[in-house]
Amino acid sequence: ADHPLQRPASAGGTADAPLLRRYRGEAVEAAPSVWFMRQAGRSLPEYRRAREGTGMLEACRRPDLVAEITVQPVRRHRVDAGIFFSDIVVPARLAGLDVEIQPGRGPVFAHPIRTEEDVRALPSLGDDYEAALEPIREAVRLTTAELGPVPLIGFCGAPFTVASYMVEGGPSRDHLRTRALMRERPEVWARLAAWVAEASGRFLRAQVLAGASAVQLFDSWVGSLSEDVYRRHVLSHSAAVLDTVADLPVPRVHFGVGAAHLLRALHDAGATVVGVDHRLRLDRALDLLGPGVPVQGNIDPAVLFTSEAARYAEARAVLDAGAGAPGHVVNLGHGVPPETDPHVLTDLVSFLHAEPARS
Ligand code: 1CP
Repeated sequence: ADHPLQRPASAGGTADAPLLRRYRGEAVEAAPSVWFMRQAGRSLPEYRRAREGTGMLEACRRPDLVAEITVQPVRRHRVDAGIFFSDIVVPARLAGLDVEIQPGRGPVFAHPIRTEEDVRALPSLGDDYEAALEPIREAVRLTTAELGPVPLIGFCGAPFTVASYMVEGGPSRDHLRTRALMRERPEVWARLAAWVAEASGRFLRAQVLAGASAVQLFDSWVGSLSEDVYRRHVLSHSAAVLDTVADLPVPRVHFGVGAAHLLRALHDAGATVVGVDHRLRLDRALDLLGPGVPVQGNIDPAVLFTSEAARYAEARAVLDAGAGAPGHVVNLGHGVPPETDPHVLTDLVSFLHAEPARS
């Protein structure tokens, strides 16, 4: 659908941002670069006001609201990037599946996808899907216009994490039905994962062509898989998603929770940057990854609820542990908890911006 010579709208304007240079592994003298997963959302009173009376997935289809909510944490905290306000189940919703996001719980699918018939009945991703992506493109255009020189990170969910919501029907702890499906009916699993990869990949590419300067693939629940199972049943589908933007000049971050045993595999799926959670020190992650891989992470979200002294000690330790990377972008080890005091985040950004560059 898109012309081969088409280029991401913002690639020219933000390409020299220190955050993007760090993602590319270039040596940078500027202050450390930082953004927070889930920086938009319930920790911000201005978010709660903007969202009042609008359902989560409805909000995701309103470009003006998406742009406003994406820019809010950049305005308030002075973080070095915006993360596009959306959700990992938005592609499924745009494709026509009956999914809602229940407040305080998360995504819930009215009809869980568990059998071969369920998978065969998934909606086709034709022209209707392409048209349904238009509010996403429009939201990215509005957002990048407001962000100016600040890069926008586009994102989508990885096939395993998204499919786990579809198979389980909602949030789950062990993703047992999903993991059972891939072992017992590998061909049914593969067909489901391929559908998710196509829907998510086209959602991701739409964001980049409309102006996002980097992408992050969230495989939040991948830590429940062994490396062997990941490589056999999941890696190729995540690779297909990352491949949808591999011809465009944007860094590709790949993040999983509890995925210390999978770091190399996440890189092998076609990432150019690996996101690390707070369970693994960054210098260890760099050893596991081998030379040359920029990293992102990994301040323990728990320090958002400690004394300032403990919080800043953790921030310094994370900067020091990442010093050996070709590029390091600071983030939390997982998302901002909704009960976080937003002033703590603003102060943490100021603290980090006053530190000397390590990498
Ligand atoms: O600032 C941002 O990061 C906002 C954009 C964003 C992103 C990147 C949202 C908005 N969701 C996501 C990704 C997402 N969604 C992930 C991957 C990141 C992660 O691990 O945190 C996952 C697993 C989801 C699924 C999801 N959506 C959950 C988790 C449920 C569970 O299994 O524990 C929840 C609670 C949601 C709803 C949601 N998505 C986003 C927001 C702000 C909210 C809360 C909605 C509300 O206001 O009630």
